[in-house]
Amino acid sequence: MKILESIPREDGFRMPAEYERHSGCYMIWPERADSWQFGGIAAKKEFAQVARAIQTSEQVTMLVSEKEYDTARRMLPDNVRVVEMSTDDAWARDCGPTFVVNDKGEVRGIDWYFNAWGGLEDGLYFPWDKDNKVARKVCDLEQRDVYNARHFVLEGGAIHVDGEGTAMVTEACLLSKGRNPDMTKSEIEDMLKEYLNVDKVIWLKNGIYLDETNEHVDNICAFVRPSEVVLAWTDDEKDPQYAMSKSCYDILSSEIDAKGRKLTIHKLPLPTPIHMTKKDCEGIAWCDDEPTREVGERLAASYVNFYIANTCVVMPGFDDPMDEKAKEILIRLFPNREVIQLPTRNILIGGGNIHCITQQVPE
Ligand code: KQY
Repeated sequence: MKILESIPREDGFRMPAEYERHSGCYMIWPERADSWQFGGIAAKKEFAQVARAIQTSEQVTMLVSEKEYDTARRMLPDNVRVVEMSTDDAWARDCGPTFVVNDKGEVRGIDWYFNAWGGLEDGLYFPWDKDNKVARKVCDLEQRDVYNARHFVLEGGAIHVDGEGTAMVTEACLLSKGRNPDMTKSEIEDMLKEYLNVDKVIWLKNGIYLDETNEHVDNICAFVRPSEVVLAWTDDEKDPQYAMSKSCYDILSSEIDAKGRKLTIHKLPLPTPIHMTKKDCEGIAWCDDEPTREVGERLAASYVNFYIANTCVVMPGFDDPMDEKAKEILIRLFPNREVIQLPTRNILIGGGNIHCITQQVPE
């Protein structure tokens, strides 16, 4: 594996959309006591179900600590590859590499600087050095050269692309003080254009209410095909989420993509708000002498946090009356893929969902 100091755009590489073909998917086994309640047992079961669903479609690799290797191996299907790797937590989307491809079908990785969603400003844990090495280690496993982009703080969940020249991000995240405070919005946009090889960046203002990643785009809005997006939505004007989703809707309605097309926006309803219970909180260790979750805290639940695999879409379920409606919408939007809905309340308690714990490798 070579570490490259050049820039993907100059080399003819671009980030493909998630709905383009994959050769595989990376995940990381959960065990961190201040993220996952009661030793992570419920989260492990949900992660295993996600891996089981995706492996019907593409090779899944689960990265796991030495301590958890036997448990993970026992809980996962035989054809999931289990590989020992040191990490700080379990968010493959965010600390894994962003892969780029060229017209000859070559694949390379990008290694952004990972600082646990905001470093010492408002990051979610310290240290994060093991997570920050994951992107390079995954590229090594994949035998792919990797672009050194460690001068720029970014996570995979903070970006979505349509594969045809358009990227989508949120200002709340990309312009947050804990990411790249010395760069202007236009410098950040140029950086995305150069590394993802896109011509247009759509800037939404917000993401999901109380999303601790500073409102990653992957929890609020996603491309389902070029010029079509799904947007997390509520009709309840008293819900703080209403103004946030409405602002996204207004921006998306007035934008055009890199190819000059208007966007079709599909509203994906949110589940009834989900809150932390006393029992949930009792199962979570404190981080740096502070509780990571409070009783009654609203969690950033959203059906948009799905993963598009080659032959299926794996989406969150919350045991909520809206589960069925959200699934029907995705079935309509992905007619050539099976839509698999899985229970994810325990992944949600960790602070994310299915998209956040997966990272695709393009074919
Ligand atoms: O991408 C994500 N949603 C990760 C959130 C991390 C939360 C750490 N507890």
